[in-house]
Amino acid sequence: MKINYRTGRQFICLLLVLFSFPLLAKSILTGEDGYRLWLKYDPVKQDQQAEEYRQQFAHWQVSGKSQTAQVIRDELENALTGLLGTSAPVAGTSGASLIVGRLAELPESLRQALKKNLPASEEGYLIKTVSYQGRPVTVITAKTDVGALYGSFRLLRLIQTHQSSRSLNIASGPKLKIRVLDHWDNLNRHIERGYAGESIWDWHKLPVYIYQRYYDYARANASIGINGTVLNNVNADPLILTPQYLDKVRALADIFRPYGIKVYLSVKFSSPQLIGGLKTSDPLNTQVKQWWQDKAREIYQKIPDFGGFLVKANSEGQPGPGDFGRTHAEGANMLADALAPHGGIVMWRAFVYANEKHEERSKQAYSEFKPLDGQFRSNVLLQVKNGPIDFQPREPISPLFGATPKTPLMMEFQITMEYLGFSTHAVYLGPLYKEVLNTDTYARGPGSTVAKVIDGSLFNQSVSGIAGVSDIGSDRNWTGHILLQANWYVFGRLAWDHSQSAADIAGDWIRMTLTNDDQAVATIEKMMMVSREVAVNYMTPLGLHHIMGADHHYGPGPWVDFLPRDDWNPVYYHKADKYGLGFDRSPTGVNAVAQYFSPLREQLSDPKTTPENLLLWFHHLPWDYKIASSGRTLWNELVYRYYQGAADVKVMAKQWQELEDKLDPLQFQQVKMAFDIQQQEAEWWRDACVLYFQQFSGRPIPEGFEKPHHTLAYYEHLSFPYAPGQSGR
Ligand code: GCV
Repeated sequence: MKINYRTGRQFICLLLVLFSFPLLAKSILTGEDGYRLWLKYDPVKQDQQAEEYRQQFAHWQVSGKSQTAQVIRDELENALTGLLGTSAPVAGTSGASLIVGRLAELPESLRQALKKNLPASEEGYLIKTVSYQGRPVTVITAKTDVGALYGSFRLLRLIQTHQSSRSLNIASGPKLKIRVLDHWDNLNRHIERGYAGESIWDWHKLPVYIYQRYYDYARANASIGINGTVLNNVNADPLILTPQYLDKVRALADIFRPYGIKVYLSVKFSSPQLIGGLKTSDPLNTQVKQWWQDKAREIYQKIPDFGGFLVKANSEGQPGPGDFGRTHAEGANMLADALAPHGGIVMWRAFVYANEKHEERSKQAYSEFKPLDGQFRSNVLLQVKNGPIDFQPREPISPLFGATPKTPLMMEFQITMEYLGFSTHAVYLGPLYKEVLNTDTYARGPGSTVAKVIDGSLFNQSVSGIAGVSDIGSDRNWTGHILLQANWYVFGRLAWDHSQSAADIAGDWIRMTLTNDDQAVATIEKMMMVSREVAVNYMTPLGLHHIMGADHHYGPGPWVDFLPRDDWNPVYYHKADKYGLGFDRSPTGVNAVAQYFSPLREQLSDPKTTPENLLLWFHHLPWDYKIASSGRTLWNELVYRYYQGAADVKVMAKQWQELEDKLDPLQFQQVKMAFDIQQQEAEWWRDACVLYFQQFSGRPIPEGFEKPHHTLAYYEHLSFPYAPGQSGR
């Protein structure tokens, strides 16, 4: 039949209108935009429990006159009015059924009952139901105002998640002392590896123009126990230390102080030359030392509780003590000495590797820092990334954990999604963090977990800390994707208490942020708990790593071999050839396993005892190697996992779709659209990687799997010059 051109076009237009109808159906979608994070204080369901909450918490009193006490008052007033529909602060304790304050400020008769249950930590709190003046009263108390603030947020969580409030007796203190977010934010507001808009710090308008967001940032962090923030990128701009910028830093520090949050700065090691007019930045030079001491004094005059410095030195082109023939310890100690009189600390990063070293990259940090153990000042912590390469979807632990009994190690986790799908892949990081924290280093025999290394209990160290590279930006919902707020949340909760379960924390977050509907909570929690493994499958199964796109790190790029350094190129990491796949880090290869303690070392040396999820990290195995758990060949297993990962994203998207009536329309729609992208990108990863590795394996994609959507050449030629979050901008 001959088609009339005009009629044909009308037909196509009609079809387009029909197909696009669902998208156009709602041109204005209102609802929860995510700004309130998990601090949503909407009315609790009107039931018996709500009535109890009202009786217990509607009349309250906060003692104390500090700024923090005022913060607690403001939060309770706002929260309890929202949650319970009523909230009446009363003038004295006699009228209150909820009493909040430092132990020292409470009436004597109450104090005695509470004292023995108070946690030892200065930041800890106690929430207890006691009998006071003949009636039951809930008391939140602590040694410090900030402890009382943490306790208040804890009580609000209990109401937000609809827990029982009868006979409360909750004592809690942080397991780690320093709990910081690291912002990789540049002074021009570009965020390196940031995917949620520009930096929330408006440096240009500071110190005068103050956004409400700064306060809400502090509230959110305090609610999960984060007590520090490193404001600027570790690839630091020296200008941050000029008086002009220090005044801006001071403005932020003043806002954060009542919330128990200290401000820290990333500093450039060559600042004495770049902004100080000196000829050198040699840490042993007297003038250089003096310059840093003067700078520290200047900072503390403006910010008396300044936390200290974070330093990336001799890493990825950053200057450092090595430029002057000095060790990392000499560099760190010089800064530590400048800060010590004021109570500041140095967080010195162990993320160092250099092409010139001719040592395999995963081994370099250990080789550099292990011999320096015992040489650092007591106010220096080494900040170590969880894995030996770089925040990959899955890595083994860094061998440095447990290797420095005389030097406290701080954990550095990434919260931002540089290697896990930017801000469109729903990947909950709780299971990743827990996997790392629970890993046994065997440093002092079985049970020497990473958690015990970093909380100081393994080596009896009194300083301890954890840092998370922030995923926060100026997007209305803070993290670009609502579900990724959960990664900020779980980081804080685990920083406070690493023994909590990732699933329980996810459950709390869902209830506080999305819904209290039990069935929806169960579905979303399950989805979140598998989401990281799903992403590992469609990105880097079986221990593959660092095979992402060049520079921007967006999407797959296993073919990349043109970057100026070997160890920046994916081909360096997967080592695919006709024989097989994977990096031989066993004793027959570069012997990176030797850096681990026994029996981990032996376990990882042999493919038969290496966990399957790290197989190709430690071994180069033939394509026909038999995978024990499935009986498949390596090639078939690889293909299977890539396809399984992509298929599982579809399942997650469908589960989300089915929750439509239980969720806020805007939150539902935003996550749905992100799932649309994630499904496409999971298939992109799958197809590009399977086609690429197939060139080496020479084996067919097994029966039953759909064909890749495009050719390998198509994937290799995709280009994304404007992908967000790039470095050097
Ligand atoms: C801030 C990786 C990232 C860099 C980051 C670096 C680091 O290499 O891609 O953007 O730089 O880690 O942690 O210092």
